Amino acid sequence: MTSPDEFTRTIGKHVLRYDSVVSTNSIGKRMAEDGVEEGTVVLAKTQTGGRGRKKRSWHSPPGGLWFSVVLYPDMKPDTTMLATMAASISISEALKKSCGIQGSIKWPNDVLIGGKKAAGVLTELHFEDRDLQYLVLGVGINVNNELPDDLTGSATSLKIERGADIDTDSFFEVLLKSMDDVYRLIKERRYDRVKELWLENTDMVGKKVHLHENDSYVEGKVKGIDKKGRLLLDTRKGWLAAVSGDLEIVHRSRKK
Ligand code: BT5
Repeated sequence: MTSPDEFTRTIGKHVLRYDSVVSTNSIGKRMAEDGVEEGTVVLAKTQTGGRGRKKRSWHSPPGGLWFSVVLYPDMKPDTTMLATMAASISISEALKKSCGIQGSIKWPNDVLIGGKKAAGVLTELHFEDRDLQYLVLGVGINVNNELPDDLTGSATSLKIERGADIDTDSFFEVLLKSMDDVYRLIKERRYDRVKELWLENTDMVGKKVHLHENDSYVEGKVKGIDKKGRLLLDTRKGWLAAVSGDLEIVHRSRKK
């Protein structure tokens, strides 16, 4: 039987499952070009060329959740960061609901557990003139997969955090439902609510950070995000609303 939810939901009505692909985002982009139904999800057991931002690679062995969602939102170019925010919020919410794990969003696209990266989001956009044609939201979450030695210092998995195997299918279902709920807020342009949810799911506010961009950085204190998803930093030169970059949390050395 089809539940009433099936008629109204956008994200996750159709899930296309693959064994091994180069990148679910590449498949999502091709499908978007062909006009696949909005909310279609491409899920793969492994990726041979999973990617992060700025041509970085994303380790995607079996046991993790590697998927992309095709969306056609009516968003102005300067608000599209909110799509990334929406995905991170959903991941953090699903961690609480499904696994009892408290995560924290690290702007712009990470979800950390205990300071280590458990998930990342890669948002790819296609514009014609200034009109957004499609958006592919790529999500990578370490669930039961192994992590290579070079990532064990900076990354973690749900299995490590829970100390037991995770039921990936039920976590995935909770996550898709959560993504659908937050995406609805975006479609209704309730950006204030998205901002509120972001703040509820991060412990970054008040932290001293370095925002790295193109071989240089600015130092500041995190004040939050604005309604467009920009990071608000209090720096020595005044307030800054950042649209890109990598955050490094500065840990103060303890005085003895
Ligand atoms: C991201 O980039 O965090 C975005 C990751 C998005 C991956 C998904 S999987 C499904 C979809 N298809 C794709 O091809 N991609 C998306 P960024 O913030 O640039 O972080 C990349 C960095 O994270 C790398 O340079 C590594 O240091 C680290 N990293 C790589 N694999 C990781 C993993 N499995 N877990 C934690 N950290 C990882």
